[in-house]
Amino acid sequence: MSTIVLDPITRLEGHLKVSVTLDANNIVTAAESTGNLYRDFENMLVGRVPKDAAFLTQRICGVCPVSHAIASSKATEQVAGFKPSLQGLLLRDLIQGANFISSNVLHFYQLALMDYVQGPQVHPWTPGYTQDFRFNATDSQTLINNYVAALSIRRQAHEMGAIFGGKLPHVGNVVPGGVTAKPTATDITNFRNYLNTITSFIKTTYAADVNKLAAAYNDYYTVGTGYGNLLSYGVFDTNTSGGLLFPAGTVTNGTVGSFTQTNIKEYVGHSWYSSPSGINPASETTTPNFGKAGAYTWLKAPRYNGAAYEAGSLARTWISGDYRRGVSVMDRHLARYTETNKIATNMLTWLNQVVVGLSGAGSTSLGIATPVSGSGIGLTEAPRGALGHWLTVANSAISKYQIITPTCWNASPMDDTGNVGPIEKALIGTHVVNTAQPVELLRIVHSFDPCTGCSVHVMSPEGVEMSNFVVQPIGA
Ligand code: NFE
Repeated sequence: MSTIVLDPITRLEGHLKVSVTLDANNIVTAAESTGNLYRDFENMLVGRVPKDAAFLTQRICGVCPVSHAIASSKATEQVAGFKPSLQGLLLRDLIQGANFISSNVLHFYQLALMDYVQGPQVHPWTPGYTQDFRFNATDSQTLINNYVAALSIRRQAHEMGAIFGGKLPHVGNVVPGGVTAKPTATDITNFRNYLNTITSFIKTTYAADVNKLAAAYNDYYTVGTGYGNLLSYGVFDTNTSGGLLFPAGTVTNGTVGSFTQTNIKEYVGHSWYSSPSGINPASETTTPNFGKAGAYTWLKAPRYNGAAYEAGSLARTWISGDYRRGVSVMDRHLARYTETNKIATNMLTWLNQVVVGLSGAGSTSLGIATPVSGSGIGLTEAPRGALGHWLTVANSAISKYQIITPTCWNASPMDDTGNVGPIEKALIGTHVVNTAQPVELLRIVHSFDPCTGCSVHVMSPEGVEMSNFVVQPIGA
């Protein structure tokens, strides 16, 4: 028996540690995923004006801020009993679509691809593992060239989103009530030009590269399979055929089913919290307790009907029927490509419906009064999967706020009844060929595109992790 600890795992957002136990044949028999980050946004938001949460919660992360702004806006709108105009929803979908493209292209080229391609022996491609590279020199050079080209595509996706979002990564225009941008004909033309360039990259370069990867590493269709349970809250409101472009739903034992948010409960038996376990986020609280016996992470364990579910592109495309080949490392990459292509194609349809110069009830943003009391839930999807904000308002201020990010679903720890999280489950059973270079583990973790960059890494100034960290109230 031996152990491997990967800490920190690079090429993801935030700091994630993974520890695995191997048997005598180098098969993973147990895995622990640890989020070394504490996110206190839930408590920080209490007492603030509900509308501010759309701006503040975006700061949880620079990679998925648009989805946080939308989830928060939806929660506030639900408390106020308000629905944005079609033009507001179109702009939200266009900004969120731009963010999805940016994130998915970043993931494939900058975060995942270098697990399979040996880069030039210079920084930033060194140091790195040298195990199991299968592409010849010509293909490797093509992929490296496309890695560089993808940096420009990602920048252009950001610039495209900023046309209506105001700026990126953290947008200024997505608010409860809609989107405050007033589109001009020039905005629409500029957006279309970006979209054409980006769509062409997706349909040619990204399509060819992801298929090249799948052909060279087709054994990865059977690696990192995990539970096979998938969950999505649904996203993109302005699908012209009605309903969401990616509908809400679940996949359990291969069967697509409905989704009901009251079936969600969060468990903290193995997380550094002392707040009650097994509570739906609408009434849950968050009390940190670093060092709690038996706990090993800052992530809670969200569960649906008591079971662990995987969130992300594969969940969305499976439920929508766009991709149902299987659940594995390679399926996650292909599903991510499939949805990127679908989003870009639909964005052109949405853009063609944007109207210049509307006022009154058709405006992109309609002012809503600050709600006095009530509760609301904002469910959407971030690039990495299901994202929910649960809000309670009392005396015109936030009295309770809970957030479950997609990486909380995927990188969650063991729950109170002993079910491990989806990434942990996907690691178990893996054969590590060379324990000095456990590239299989990296490929599995990266296929989920985890992001734990949502809070504060508790480090001493010397860079040593603090083991006796105590959360101090401001001013203490
Ligand atoms: Ni920090 Fe995010 C996405 C959200 S992470 S990138 O996508 O919410 O779980």
